[in-house]
Amino acid sequence: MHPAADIMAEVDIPLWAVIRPRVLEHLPAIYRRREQDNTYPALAHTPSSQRWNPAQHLSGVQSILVAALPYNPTGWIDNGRTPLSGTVSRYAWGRDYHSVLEEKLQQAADLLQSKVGVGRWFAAVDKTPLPDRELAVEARLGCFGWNSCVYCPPFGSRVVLGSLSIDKKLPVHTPPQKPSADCGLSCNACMQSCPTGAIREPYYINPYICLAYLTQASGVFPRLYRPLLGQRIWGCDTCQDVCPMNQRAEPAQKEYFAPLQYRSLPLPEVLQWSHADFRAKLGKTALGWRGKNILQRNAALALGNSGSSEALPPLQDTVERHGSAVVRASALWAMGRLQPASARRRALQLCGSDIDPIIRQEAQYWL
Ligand code: B12
Repeated sequence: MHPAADIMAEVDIPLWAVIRPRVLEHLPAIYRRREQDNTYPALAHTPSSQRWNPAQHLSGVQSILVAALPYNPTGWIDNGRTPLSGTVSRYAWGRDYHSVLEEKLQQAADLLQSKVGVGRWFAAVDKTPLPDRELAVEARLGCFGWNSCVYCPPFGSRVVLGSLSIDKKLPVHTPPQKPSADCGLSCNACMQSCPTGAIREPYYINPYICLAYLTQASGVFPRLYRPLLGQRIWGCDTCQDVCPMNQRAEPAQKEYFAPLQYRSLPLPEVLQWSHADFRAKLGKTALGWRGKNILQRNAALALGNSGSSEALPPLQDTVERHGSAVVRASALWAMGRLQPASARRRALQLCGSDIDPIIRQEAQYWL
């Protein structure tokens, strides 16, 4: 039995592997192309040159334990969506995956220290320079799909990824075969269904128009993509939802990602939240770090896409009372989408009275 097997079972990490650190020689060319095209993601580590040599991040590193945690606790069930509710991406329904996986890796490191003599270690989940997907593929836990997500059998792409670099040489332990994806001539469902066309070619996302990025980027939401946002208020799951490989994947009933109460959120209520409400309701999820105004901006836009006149009163209220110009401007856009005449009336008044450039710009659009 592998010396880490009991430990990984004890910390409840169902998919794991152990590899030797190796320079990922194919990455420089991929990153260089993205940088030349201006599509290297803003949220990915820079400089990208610190990403392809995993040994760089822990001196004396001997092994890397790569981990995947499934987060698909309820299969394909969604809680009742209405025109006035907004959808939160599946990875953010439960506790923040960074804390969940980091805690597990920390526990694993403590056990490896006491049981097999590990001295130093470096845990990576999302926020470090390490390319999490690449390490999972290197460890044969998964393979890339055309949507650039990594699919880890039997859970599909609904897994979050991380790693623990250690200074102890553990035996290499990987699945015997590389998994393979069934993307190809018979399927390009992810590319066809991406609302913004962000998958420009297989394995190549333009992150700047991916709704997962736009929902978390601060500032004014680009006008062209507002109607395409639909009811989403955080993240986007479309390229994964339509994927046949995910439809066949096993759900994972794991208590650590059990949904907190919010899977889809009542938008008029979201618009009323104070900072304290936001922290109390969503502070522990993966969207807690981004703050309330971005969610309220998205909520206003989603109400504009609802097609429901019931959305007008909360939007009017937001235009009048909200403290953020971005959220107010988004609500004005949403009013205009539902009832252009009333947005025009309000825009006329705002142009005469409001000096905020963001509000004036949105108001002028409706005149
Ligand atoms: C920046 C970032 C984003 C950005 C950009 C996404 C992107 N595709 O790069 C945005 C905000 C859009 C985003 C969205 C999401 N993200 Co994100 N994100 C990251 C982050 C921090 C860096 C990713 C990165 O390095 N991108 C650089 C580009 C160049 O890489 P890439 O697009 O993945 O492209 C690779 C492949 O296409 C492959 N490739 C290129 N050419 C070819 C050719 C062939 C033939 C093959 C086989 C492969 C291949 O090599 C590329 C480089 O590795 C990682 C965490 C980390 N530290 O690694 C999480 C991470 C990738 N995200 C994750 C998640 C969960 C998501 C979302 C599902 C969240 C959501 N529901 O809204 C979406 C998925 C969108 C998508 N389809 O990719 C998980 C992925 C889990 C998985 N199973 O794949 C990660 C690993 C976080 C984690 N630790 O779990 N994310």
